[in-house]
Amino acid sequence: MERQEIVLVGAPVEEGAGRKGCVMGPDAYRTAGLAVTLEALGHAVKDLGNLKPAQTGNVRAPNGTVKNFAAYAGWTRVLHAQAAALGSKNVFPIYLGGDHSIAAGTVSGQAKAAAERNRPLFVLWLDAHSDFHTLDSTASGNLHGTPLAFVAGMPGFDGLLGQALAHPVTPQNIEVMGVRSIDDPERALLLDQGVGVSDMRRIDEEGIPAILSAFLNRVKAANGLLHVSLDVDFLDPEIAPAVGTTVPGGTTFREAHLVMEMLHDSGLVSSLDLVELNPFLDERGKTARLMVDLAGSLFGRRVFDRPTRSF
Ligand code: HAR
Ligand code: MN
Ligand code: MN
Repeated sequence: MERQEIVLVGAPVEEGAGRKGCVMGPDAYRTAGLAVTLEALGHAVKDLGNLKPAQTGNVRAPNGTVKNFAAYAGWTRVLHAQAAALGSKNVFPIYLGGDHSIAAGTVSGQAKAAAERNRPLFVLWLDAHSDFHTLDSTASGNLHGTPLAFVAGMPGFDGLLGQALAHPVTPQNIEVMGVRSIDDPERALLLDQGVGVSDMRRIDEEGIPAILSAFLNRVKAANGLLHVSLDVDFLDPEIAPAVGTTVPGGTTFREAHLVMEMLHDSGLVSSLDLVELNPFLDERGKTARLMVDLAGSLFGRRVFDRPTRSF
């Protein structure tokens, strides 16, 4: 990869999660050395600091179950605008969450910018969960369980963005990987919409390389751009405890790094979310440091160049 102009955007959001602490996420990535790690790989890094949510006036929740809808709307609007602007420039944005609700704004904004460049946006959603609830189907009311359905254009999100979602991500251009917790209404909707789902069993049976190269080939064939949304709980909780929604049986250290290394080699990734880090739950910063290390692999860290000769 040639030298990239990386822009860090802090989104200290915790209202979408069921417990407090993700508000500290952006600063934990800074403390863990994200910028110096990327600079050491030869990239330029500019940190825009932390955003504040947009004022939403009298936005009303669509039902009594969803929690903190006004905060979701405020963050979605400011992040959508920021991502649409950054997506039109020759920079690589990294959105520092914050809980996963930030992706409603980051992905929809990147999709708008991609559409304006006549490129389809693909999304790789690395997560224990599919986050494919609508505002009507969520039982917990925790809005970090809904952003992927919103960006895929599912109905019932009126009022969230303050305008119609003009550039939804085609559901078949989404791959959810590492998933091991899907609620019944999500499962039905994912199937109906043709979203790609590589659950942990499929990773066990087929392995990361087969699954990921098939998806990357599709992105490349479509001349697509690729947004990667990395939820801490994609990782096994033994190696990444700093998350409010641990699910056993997640990806290993090497599986996760291999995903990032293959993504780097593909040259197709154009934007990234790092989400759900809850530093309050971390053990001496180990999860924050692992997430920074994974970003390093995505931006070209490698032990040794692969041989160009074949035997
Ligand atoms: N599906 C569950 C719910 O809607 C859990 C969602 C949890 N989401 C995240 N992000 N932690 O992936 O409540
Ligand atoms: Mn998630
Ligand atoms: Mn999750």
